[in-house]
Amino acid sequence: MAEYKRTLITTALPYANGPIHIGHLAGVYVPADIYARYLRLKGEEVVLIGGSDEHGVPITLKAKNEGVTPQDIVDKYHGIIKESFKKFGISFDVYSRTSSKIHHDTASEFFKKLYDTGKFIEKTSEQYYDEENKQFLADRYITGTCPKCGFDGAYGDQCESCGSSLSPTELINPKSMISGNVPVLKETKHWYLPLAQYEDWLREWILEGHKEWKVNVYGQCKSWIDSGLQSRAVTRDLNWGVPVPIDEAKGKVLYVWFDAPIGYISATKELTPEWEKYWKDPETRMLHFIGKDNIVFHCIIFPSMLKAEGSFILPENVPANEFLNLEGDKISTSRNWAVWLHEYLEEFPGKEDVLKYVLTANAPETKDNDFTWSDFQARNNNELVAVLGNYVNRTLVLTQKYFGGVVPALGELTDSDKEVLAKISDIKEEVEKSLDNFRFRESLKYAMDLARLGNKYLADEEPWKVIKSDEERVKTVMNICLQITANLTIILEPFLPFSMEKLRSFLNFEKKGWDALGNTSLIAAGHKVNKPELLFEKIEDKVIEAQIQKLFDTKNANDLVETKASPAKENINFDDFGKIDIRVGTIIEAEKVAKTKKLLKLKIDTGIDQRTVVSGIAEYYQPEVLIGRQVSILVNLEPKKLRGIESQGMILCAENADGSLSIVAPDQKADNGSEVK
Ligand code: B3M
Ligand code: ZN
Repeated sequence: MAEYKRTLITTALPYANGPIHIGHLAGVYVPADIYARYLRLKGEEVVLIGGSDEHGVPITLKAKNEGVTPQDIVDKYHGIIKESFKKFGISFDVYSRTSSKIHHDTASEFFKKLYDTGKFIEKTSEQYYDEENKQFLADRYITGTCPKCGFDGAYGDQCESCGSSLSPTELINPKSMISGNVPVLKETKHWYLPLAQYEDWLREWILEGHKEWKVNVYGQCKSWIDSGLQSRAVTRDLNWGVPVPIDEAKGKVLYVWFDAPIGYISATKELTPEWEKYWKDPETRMLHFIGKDNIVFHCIIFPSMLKAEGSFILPENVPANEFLNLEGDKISTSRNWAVWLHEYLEEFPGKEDVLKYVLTANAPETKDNDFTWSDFQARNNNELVAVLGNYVNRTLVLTQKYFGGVVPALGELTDSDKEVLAKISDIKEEVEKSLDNFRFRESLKYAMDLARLGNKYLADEEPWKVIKSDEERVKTVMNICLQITANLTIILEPFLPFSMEKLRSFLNFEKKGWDALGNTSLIAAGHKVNKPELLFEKIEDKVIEAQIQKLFDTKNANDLVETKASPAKENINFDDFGKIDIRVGTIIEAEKVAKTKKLLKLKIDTGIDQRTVVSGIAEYYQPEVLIGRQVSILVNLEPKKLRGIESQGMILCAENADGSLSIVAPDQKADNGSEVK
């Protein structure tokens, strides 16, 4: 769609069973906020929708453990989440919640319409039932031994030790988590969305119609659609959620993943009585900002629900991100391995933009990335302070010093002046192109290039020396420096809104629209600027060490098993090493090798050719998440047949002491075929 009238941006609704952490921020809320601010600055009509997802089994389990009601749990976390988003400056137009009446009504009506028009199929099946408590057990309420790895604490839907997805009847020695008793199988009826009926349409709509979606998103959709879609139950036997609005379904609720995306609609209703123009007008462009684990729900299931309902628009794009890790380890709410937003806001007051900056500069857009405190410090000190803050400060201080804060007039221009002025509009073009394509880390880099340009210009022109001999020349230089500074307040506004507000106050300058970016006479001669303060301040080692210590304490408390590395092998000479040919490649196809537990068949673009590799990583990676990921591949290993498939090379992995594997890949995007040495 080239033309649109307005944009509806939705952000994944976080579960209200814990606070927000940096992984949520980097994956969803920071990019969505940047994009919304960018569109607003362009004068476009946009709404940014958010809210808490307050249903689902984990919330009921947490309530049970703490001896409170599910409503108590969601009230507590919804409050913390909403408040921390607000302080952090995520510019939601509405932040709603799914336990609200408006949501219950909206979700009920949605279900009812699909039910009345025959869009569901009904099925009776046997499910585990706790006789003592007289209730059916959700998958998460059943625990037992994993049939795949033998782990004792596997859940009915998943084993957290080996990562396999399970169904409750596969568990060995199942136990009810409510009573501890052995559950019995009992018949129950549920309503299913027959996704297979939408397969052809989805294929057409996504695989043909949305080839522009990010490779990770498109690849996952393709793999889901190609492997055949199963019917999904949209109801559950549970007493927490939106009651199923039909008589025969007494005691049942809507499945959380059925009601949660409808939460976007309810939130829009809460925002405005004109909500229908956002959801039903084909000239509205809907975008879902989510993390990669939510792709199937937003690209396959929710669109099928919307299609079945018939009167709603579909998402135009779903710019899903990969995951952010923390100091090399997966972020985990239950293990408390996270940097929590509400704690950050308390411990780093006034530094909201620093976190936004770091999370954008290091955003997991194309692959999982790692947040480390030392990178946080380095980016603050070397980029925000040394480049941006320093530039702005020198410009304003020199303007005060030489011209009493009055913007001097532009004189005759040298070639280097002209070059600098021309670059300002080049940057505008570059940054727009990246923003329009949801490449936020690249767009931030371009925006910062403007500050780098200014710094270099100042260093080259040395006004502090020239002032002694040629005041006229310094007037021109400082005028240009001030124009760059004024342009910075526009280009960085979507990324660093608090700091740009400050900078505008230093410049005594009104907020300008995006269109003004690239204008080289934004600030008129004679305008008076204010005395500046520091825009950013250095973060000292001890502050960072304290944060690392805090994490370290968590790790100790989690009592992680200590592992011992195996001893180094015998030395080899350089020639031996030179025989090894390792390249960077990109996985373009991935599928399980039938009847094996461990093997994946991968097609890899090595830059030299496209080849097939069979790799023993199936227990650690789902094929669909691998598509589009870069790997290191040993390309001159002699081919070997595995299960009848010729494997032409080997993917390099790190093997942990417990035997688990993690792919070794370049830390930034590298060219396919580049040599690893
Ligand atoms: N609450 C899952 C999650 O937080 C879920 C998202 C709902 S979006 C409609 O990852
Ligand atoms: Zn297992």
